[in-house]
Amino acid sequence: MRSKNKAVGAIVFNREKYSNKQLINLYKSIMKPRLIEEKMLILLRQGKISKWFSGIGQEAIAVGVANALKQEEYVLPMHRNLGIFTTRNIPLHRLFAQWQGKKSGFTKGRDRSFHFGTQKYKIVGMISHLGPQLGVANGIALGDKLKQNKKVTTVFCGDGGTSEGDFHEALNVASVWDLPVLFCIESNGYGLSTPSIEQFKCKNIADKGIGYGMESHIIDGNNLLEVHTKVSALAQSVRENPRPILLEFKTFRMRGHEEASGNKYVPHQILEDWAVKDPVENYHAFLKDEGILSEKLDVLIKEEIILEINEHLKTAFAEDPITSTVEKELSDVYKHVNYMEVKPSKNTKNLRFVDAISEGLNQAMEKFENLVIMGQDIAEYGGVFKITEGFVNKYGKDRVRNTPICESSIIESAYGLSINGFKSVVELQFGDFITSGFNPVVNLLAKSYYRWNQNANVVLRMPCGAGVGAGPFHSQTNEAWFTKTPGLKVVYPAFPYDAKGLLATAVEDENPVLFFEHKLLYRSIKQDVPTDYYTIPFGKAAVLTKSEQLTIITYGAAVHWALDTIKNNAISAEIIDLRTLQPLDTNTIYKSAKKTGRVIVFQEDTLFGGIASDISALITENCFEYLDAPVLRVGSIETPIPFSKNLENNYLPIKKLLQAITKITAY
Ligand SMILES: Cc1ncc(C[n+]2csc(CCOP(=O)(O)OP(=O)(O)O)c2C)c(N)n1
Repeated sequence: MRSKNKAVGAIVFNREKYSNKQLINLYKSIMKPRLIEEKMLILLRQGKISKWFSGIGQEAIAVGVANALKQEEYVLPMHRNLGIFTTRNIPLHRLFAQWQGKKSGFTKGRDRSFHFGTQKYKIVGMISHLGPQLGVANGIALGDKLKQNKKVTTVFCGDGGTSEGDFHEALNVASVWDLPVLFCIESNGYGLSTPSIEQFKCKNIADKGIGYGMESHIIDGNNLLEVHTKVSALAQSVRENPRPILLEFKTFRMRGHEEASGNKYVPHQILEDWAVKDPVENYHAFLKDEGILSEKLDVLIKEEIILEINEHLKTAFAEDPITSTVEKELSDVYKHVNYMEVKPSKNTKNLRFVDAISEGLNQAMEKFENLVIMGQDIAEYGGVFKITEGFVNKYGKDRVRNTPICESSIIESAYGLSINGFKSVVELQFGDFITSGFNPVVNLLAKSYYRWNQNANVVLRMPCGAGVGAGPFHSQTNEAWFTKTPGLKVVYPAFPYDAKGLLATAVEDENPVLFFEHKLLYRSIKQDVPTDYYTIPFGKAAVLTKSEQLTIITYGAAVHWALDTIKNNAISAEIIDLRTLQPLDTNTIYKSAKKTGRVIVFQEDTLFGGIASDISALITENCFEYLDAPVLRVGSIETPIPFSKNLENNYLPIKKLLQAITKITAY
């Protein structure tokens, strides 16, 4: 009689209830990525493919995990997880075309190797920054939890990547929210050339689970059956009882970080020790020893896979290099949304800026059942500006979510929610704190549609601006960081009416929108605002006053400073309130510039590198013949924003506007 535990080579396999057929299927599954990689090594040496992140020696993890999941469950792999892609049965020629940057890949040649996702196969590709994957998984899992569909989301990360803040934030959020996520950490000894001992100071990454109040397990990552058995059971348990689990897979990276870079820094003995634990060879030996895999069947399986690889490689190599046009590339930065105008009703209420935003958000929550709002202190407390006061009673804790203080992870989660069919609005407590979530804004949200035609249906609400004596970290107006980044829309209203209508459009728009709300305006500006839901199109500036002599282009609180300046000094000026900065209403800008010939661009932010500079350049390039004077820019002085009122007054550009008007009219 065969023993239940069979030691072959260095790995003990326990076949449990696996049928011979299941065991052979797992063999085919682990053999495929190994044979693809062996082929790739040859092609790399021949200079036929570009650099490569090898998963040789780690295949049992990706293959074991992917086989334990349901095809309709999302998985978020890393750069060493070829086995995820092959186990999900992605046609190999598409995989090869992706690696060659060709059209039949998944990113239209726009992103490389494993940086791709596909809704069809429920795979979400990584961005280079590693850690953000973890937070995205949380968002997807939150979506599943809200749908109550009993699915588990699985995400991968290397042991090096666990040093990133994203790891800590993601585990914390997942634990607090009981999200059904399997966090799979591949503990493979090195992060590029840095050994784990220089990366973190604990014996096992799994030990960190306790700090997050999270169940965790250590799994032999080279033992295909152990991976598959344990992950199958845990996945099923998580489906039934949603919660996150931290899984540490012990393994080793047998080749260089990337194929071309080698691994001379790894002591030879370590490589030798791990070589005997090779997951493919050990499993192969086990199957042979069990009498399940004959020599003939083994040859047949390998021949079949090699034939498939070669045929698909031929197809991919035969495909022409991708070409595109400037128009095509530009048209794929944002998801195309048909703007559906909802006209304002005749009934109005006199509302403060802050109330208009609150009402707009409230009506958006009524209209879109798949809209979730998240932010610090936004539930029972109603947010620090009380914009979401009462929301939690009306919409419940599922849709109005207090978040831990972790901007990065929450923005990543918002993206995950979008991937899973939700809309979200994230309230940054102060727009200044977006810096703690900068990476997911500019790299995940902004680049998503261009990379894989996956939109990011996310609005980031940004209470911002000076004039309230709040010092360097509660007063910035940082729109220029985002108007610079293709893929983001930037909205900056100055009036309650615009704020309500533009917020509705921001929620309707399926692209990422940064929605700036000037705190100085919250309780100082009132206006009659339509009571019902309505929208205002993006990219349409408002001409607030008419003039033939001078144009002042501005937005946000500066609109009010400009209006006061011309009123108090009886100046004729055409004031243009941009309302949205991306898209920018260049038509209205050029029309006015051509009419008056004198233009001042007035912004609250420090001058250098702000949007005023770009608007000035655009006017010079497009309206030069019509100008009677150089375009002048007016902005704050180039310092951080000081706290004391007198210093803040010095900082802000309010008084400088009149000087600029005097200067420009003298030409
Ligand atoms: C934020 C960030 N910093 C640095 C890098 C460069 N980098 C890419 S992979 C890598 C090592 C990752 O190690 P680990 O997470 O252990 O995964 P492994 O490569 O071992 O699978 C580094 C430093 C990066 N991609 N992103």
